[in-house]
Amino acid sequence: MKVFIDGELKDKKEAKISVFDHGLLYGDGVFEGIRSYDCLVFKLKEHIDRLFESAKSIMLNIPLSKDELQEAIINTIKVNGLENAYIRVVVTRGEGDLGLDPRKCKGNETLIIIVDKIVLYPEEFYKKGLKIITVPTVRNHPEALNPQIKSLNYLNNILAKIEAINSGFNEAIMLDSIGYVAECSGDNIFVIKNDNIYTPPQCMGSLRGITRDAVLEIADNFNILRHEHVMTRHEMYISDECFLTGTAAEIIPVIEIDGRKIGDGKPGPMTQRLLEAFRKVVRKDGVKYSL
Ligand code: PXG
Repeated sequence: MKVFIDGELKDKKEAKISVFDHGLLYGDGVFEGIRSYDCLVFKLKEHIDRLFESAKSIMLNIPLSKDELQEAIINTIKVNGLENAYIRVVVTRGEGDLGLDPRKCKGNETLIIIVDKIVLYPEEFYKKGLKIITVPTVRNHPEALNPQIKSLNYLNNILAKIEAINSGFNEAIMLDSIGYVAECSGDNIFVIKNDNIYTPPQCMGSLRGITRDAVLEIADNFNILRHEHVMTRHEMYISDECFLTGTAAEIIPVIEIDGRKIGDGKPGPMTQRLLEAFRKVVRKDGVKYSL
C-alpha cells in the first residue's frame, strides 16, 4: 500500500509523522472519509469543499489547491489499484512544540491521503437492521466545537460509541445541547412517518453529511416530501421507519430505539427503496478514473 504524505507516495511502513505533530498531540487538524465505487469517486467535490471549510474554520492552511488535492487523491487511488476504495484525507497542523500555540507549527501542515479497501458493515446489518440507543454524552455545543468541523478531535463521538458498546449496542444516538436528536457517533439519522422523511437540521448538533444530502436529493427526485426539522426522541420512537446514513455505512436500517420497536421491527420499504436508489446513484455519478 502506498500512502501520500507531504507530496510523496511512500510505503505504508515509511509513511510516518512526528511525535510533535499537533494532530497527534491535540487533535489539531481536519479530515474527510470518501468512497469510490467501480472507479467513480462519489461526491469528490463536496468532500474537498467540506475539508476546506473545516480547515478555514480552524485557520489551518491546506498546502494544496482544491484541484491539486483532487489530482493527488485520484493519483493515490490509481497507484494503489483500487476500483472500490475508502479514501481518508487528513491535514494536521504539523510539527510544533509541546505547547498549544499553532504558530509554533510554522506552516508545517502535513497532508496525508490513505487509500484502503472498504471495511464493509456485515450484510446482516442491512438485512436485519440495527438496534440502537440514546447515550448520555451530548453532541458538542456548536459554539464550543462545531460539529460541522470534521476535526481530528473525535472524542465526543468516541465517548458516545463507548457508551453504546458498554450497553451492548453497536451505535449511539447523540442529543444536542438542548436535548433534541442530533446524530449518531459517525452517521446522520433519518425517520419516516406517513411517507414523509425527516432529518435534524445541520445547524445545531450534527455534521452536514454528504450521504445525508445525497439521500435528500434522491427523495426530491422521487417526489417524497422531506423535512430538515428539529426532532425529539418521542418522534423517533413513534416513527414508521428509521435509518442511518454515512460514507462508510451508506444507508443502514434501524429497527429498535431505546427498547421501542420501530414500525413492525423490520427494515422498512421506503428505507429499502432509498438504499437501492443510493446504490445506483453511486455507480453512475462521480469523478471517473481508470486503472
Ligand atoms: N456524522 C458524523 C459525526 C460523521 O463523522 C457522518 C455524520 C456522515 O457524513 P458523510 O459525509 O460521510 O455522509 C459522519 C461520517 C466511520 C467513520 O468509520 C465515519 C466518519 C468519520 C470517521 C469514521 O464510519 N464520518
